[in-house]
Amino acid sequence: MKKTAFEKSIDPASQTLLQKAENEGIETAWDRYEQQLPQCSFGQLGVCCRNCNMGPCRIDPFGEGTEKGVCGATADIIVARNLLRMIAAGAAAHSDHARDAVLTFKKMSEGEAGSYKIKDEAKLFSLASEYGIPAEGKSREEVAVELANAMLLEFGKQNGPVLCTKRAPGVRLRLWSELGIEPRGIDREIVECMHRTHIGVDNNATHILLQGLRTGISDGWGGSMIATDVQDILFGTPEPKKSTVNLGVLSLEKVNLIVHGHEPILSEMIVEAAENPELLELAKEKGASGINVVGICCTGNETLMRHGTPIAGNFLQQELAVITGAVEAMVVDVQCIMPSLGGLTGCYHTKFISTSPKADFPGTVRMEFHEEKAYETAKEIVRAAVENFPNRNREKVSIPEEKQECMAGFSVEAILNALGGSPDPLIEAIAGGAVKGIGAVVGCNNVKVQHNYGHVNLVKELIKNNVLVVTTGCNAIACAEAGLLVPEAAVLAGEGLKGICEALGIPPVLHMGSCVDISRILVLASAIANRMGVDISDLPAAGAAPEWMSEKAVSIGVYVVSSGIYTVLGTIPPVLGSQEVTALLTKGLDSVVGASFAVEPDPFKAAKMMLEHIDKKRKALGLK
Ligand code: CUV
Ligand code: SF4
Repeated sequence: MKKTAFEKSIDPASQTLLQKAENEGIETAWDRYEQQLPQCSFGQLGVCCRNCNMGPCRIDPFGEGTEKGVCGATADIIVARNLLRMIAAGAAAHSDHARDAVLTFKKMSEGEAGSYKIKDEAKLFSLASEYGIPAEGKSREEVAVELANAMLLEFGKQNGPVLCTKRAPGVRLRLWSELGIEPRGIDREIVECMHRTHIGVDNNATHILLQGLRTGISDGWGGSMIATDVQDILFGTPEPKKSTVNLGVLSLEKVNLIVHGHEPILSEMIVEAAENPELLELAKEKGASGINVVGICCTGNETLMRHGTPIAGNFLQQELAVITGAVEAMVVDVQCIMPSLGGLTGCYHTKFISTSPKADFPGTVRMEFHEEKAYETAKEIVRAAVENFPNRNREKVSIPEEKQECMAGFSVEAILNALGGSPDPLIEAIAGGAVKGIGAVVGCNNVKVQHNYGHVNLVKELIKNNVLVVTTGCNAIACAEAGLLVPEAAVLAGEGLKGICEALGIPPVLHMGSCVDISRILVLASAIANRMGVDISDLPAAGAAPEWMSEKAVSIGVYVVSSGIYTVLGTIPPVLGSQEVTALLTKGLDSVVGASFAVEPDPFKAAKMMLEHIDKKRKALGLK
């Protein structure tokens, strides 16, 4: 059964373009998903293994056929190993992004990446002191070099703990250390996952999962946190600012350049180059009234948070943006970029430009991006977009009207600022019951579920019930498109939360950034827990990833739960083929780290589960 445009997405702009795609005979992710159906049930349950060449092996989940792989691995072992590899890949993606950000920071400090500057000096010095680097008598560049070197050590360190784990409450740290899941070094944990899942190494599901927790922690409190910190130094710590989102931000008169991917190292330079007078002049010559840089996915979140650059959409809108026929250049770096964009951009005039030495795709123009010549390359990329403007085929252009105002930029610093300098007003609001608790809603889109339906409805339910929501990633973009990221959205909140939002002039849903910025949520949770003198697992807080799909999301889920936050997943992870692993994730972890996972595709039921959890935690704290 073919889904209609209305069944594919709740977003009117996306529906319009899905319809356009169908009329033009253009294929999207939704079509390819339909072609994949029925998807392999061994894969869905996580019971297939290709870890050696005696396989592939698969286990009959109904216990009627084969129960062991050739080597003797059971369903429990296979499912656990597969899950560990997903965690490793996700942690690797975040952490390798962090490494590149630190390397850029180092080159900048050594005077070899002149396009970059220190934008947040206060953060540089506070991090230096956290890393134990004395600053007296040194230039800020000298301090920066030492800090960059110290951060680089976190990746290759053999005997931890990873330094930023110290930001967690003392009780949490002790728990990790007692459990033996304190990460030793970011790279070490990822490598060990690969080693343990090689044939004939770790074959105990619980034991495998503990390594999963350790690796996840090395991402959330290591790689991702370092990425956020370094990017704040280089590009500034975000402050609240207004912008617009959704496909309607594309312009009929201007050159449209989309930055898509994850690393602000690229997108920051593009934003700057698009303001170059010479290029603006060239745009005029080519018949355009200006240059319109907009974002997709997390690199869009990064530039939105720091510059108020508009966002054209989240993960499932990347193809739709091209289908408007109005995009001169789709510029990508790494992560969550569909290889389908090559063929798709070929149907329009769009230039598909890949920039990362690590990532290429079919049908791209390669314009490799290196820190040493960052601004020059960014200018060349913008120039390529501008020169492509006359090739736009007016007959194929259709830009949806929908665009929404939003407010983003809620770093921890900005939130504390809004609260008057300390978390106390928020804690009082929670204690008094005006705010019931905090919901952290994050993660991707997934064609298996209706685009943005889970994201928007879950968040609406939470705020209606006086839960303050913090968001990142594609959930943040979905919320923005639904108009939830403006102070006026307070009318959708329960009375208590509404009052707080109105008093502070903030939206009931706070956009805290990209996926690596979930580290900001951890820091905020720690600040609140420390102030209350409790562990993170005691807080009336819950997490959710209603439409997740990426391996990064698996790593995130694992570190959020390891940090003590109950998390509801909206799409089913490939673990149900093992009762042992399923029970561990949904129950067993509770007695280990004080939090566990739940799976609930219906956002209304998921919200109810989160609310019940929050109520339970309130009771335990003696709050009404
Ligand atoms: Ni990194 S990981 S689809 S862009 S949130 Fe968006 Fe966010 Fe998932 Fe990817
Ligand atoms: Fe099969 Fe074991 Fe090899 Fe996996 S590791 S493919 S279960 S023999």
